[in-house]
Amino acid sequence: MKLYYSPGACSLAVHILLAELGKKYEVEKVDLASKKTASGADFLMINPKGYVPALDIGRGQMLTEVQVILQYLADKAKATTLLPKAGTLARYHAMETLNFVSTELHKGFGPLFNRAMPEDGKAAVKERLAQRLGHLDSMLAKSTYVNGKSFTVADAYAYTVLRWAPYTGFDMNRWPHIQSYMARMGARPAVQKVLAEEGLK
Ligand SMILES: N[C@@H](CCC(=O)N[C@@H](CS)C(=O)NCC(=O)O)C(=O)O
Repeated sequence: MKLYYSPGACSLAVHILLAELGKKYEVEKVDLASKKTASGADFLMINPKGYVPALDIGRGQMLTEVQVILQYLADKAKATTLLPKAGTLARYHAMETLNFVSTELHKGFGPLFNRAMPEDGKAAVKERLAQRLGHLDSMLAKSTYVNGKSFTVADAYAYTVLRWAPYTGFDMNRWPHIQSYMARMGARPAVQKVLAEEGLK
């Protein structure tokens, strides 16, 4: 399996899961501005959508979209502690959390990285995102991980996007439970390994 990634981008979630699963994997860095990979390939030929993550799962098959790749990897590894079995109510709750991370957090941060976005637009986006972060903080006041007492695939994703909050100007002291969650997540050996692989520490 080969993951196409950009350091610190949402592809980090997939990278973390690969390491948590103890999978053998390769990674290749993508320059998102030029759409070239580190080996000089045209990334648009790999993922015509032009964004990371893209996971080459072999036999000429490529998978994209964070939520889907995370579910594929956990299902394939039969890692039901990381993602409940398909068809169970617990699975739908896990998907509910993944969707919240994807659509409310991940895509909430997007405009804040957009240089063309005017400052007053950014302020409105930040206000909305702060509400979502407040919700997450109250969830984390009651549980160690975003889906309960143990690490699941949604944590790989939540940790990845929450890393962006201090860089986009949020004062994280507002959300002490998120802060301790980030410290807890950051101390996981798989997370440490992957941050080093992406040159982030
Ligand atoms: N819908 C995609 C979005 C992925 C995405 O937003 N990727 C960003 C990095 S976090 C990216 O590669 N952006 C570059 C671009 O869109 O040109 C997913 O959920 O995986």
